[in-house]
Amino acid sequence: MHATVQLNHAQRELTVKIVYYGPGLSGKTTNLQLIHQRTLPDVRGRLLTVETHDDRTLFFDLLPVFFSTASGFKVKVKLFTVPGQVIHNATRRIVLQGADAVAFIADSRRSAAPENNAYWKNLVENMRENALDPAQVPVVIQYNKRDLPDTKTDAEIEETRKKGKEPVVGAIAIRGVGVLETLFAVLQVAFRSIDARAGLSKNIGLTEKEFLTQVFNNIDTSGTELEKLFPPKKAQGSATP
Ligand SMILES: Nc1nc2c(ncn2[C@@H]2O[C@H](COP(=O)(O)OP(=O)(O)O)[C@@H](O)[C@H]2O)c(=O)[nH]1
Ligand SMILES: [Mg+2]
Repeated sequence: MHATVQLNHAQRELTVKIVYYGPGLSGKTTNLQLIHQRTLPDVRGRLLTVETHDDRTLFFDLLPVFFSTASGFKVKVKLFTVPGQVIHNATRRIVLQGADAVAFIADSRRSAAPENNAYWKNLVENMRENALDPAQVPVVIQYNKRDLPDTKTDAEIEETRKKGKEPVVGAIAIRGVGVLETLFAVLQVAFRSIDARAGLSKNIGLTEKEFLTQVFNNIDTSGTELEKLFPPKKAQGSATP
């Protein structure tokens, strides 16, 4: 089963929910913080962080981005992260409810492979617990921390990309490398999955191109691979005819 599409015709509203999942300290919060910083202030919501008792654990972060389609539909994109620590599994499961797509943030060091595998299994289990079919919920894999020693080589990551069906993105989240590219990939798979179920183009006149353009027109893409596709807005004050 899929998540129920959050398409509310009465309120003319569509909510797309993305969950950043993965082991503790893989860089999930860093990803969301960068996206938040790069989002234009007038369209971004507050980045909420709830700290749990063992204070090194972040509970979840939430970033709503709003826009209206040509047909007057309001579209919201919600980004969540889960706490990675083993004891917070119940929270991870709850946050995963209704996810339209998942960005799995892995630490690409060799030493982190067992952790990544354990959390991949945990993701699949928690999807099942939420009555989501793991084969139906799209996932994008980010190999983060590519700046550190002993990471998987590009060739090894390429191998993973070829073996699996999931899009794979390399990243150095602390430097902003690969973060917006991961967001693009996960929003794209989420859109396609929702569109297949709810016919977004047909029913609310929202195409994949419009969806992605609306989101990334509000995000500063400078210095990323998305810069050409979605040119950053020029600084204020330039003369316009
Ligand atoms: N060297 C390096 N450190 C990173 C990178 N991304 C995140 N970190 C650091 O890893 C630690 C954990 O990151 P955080 O985003 O809190 O991980 P989370 O537990 O998955 O939310 C922090 O100290 C980050 O600054 C990266 O690409 N390279
Ligand atoms: Mg975190």
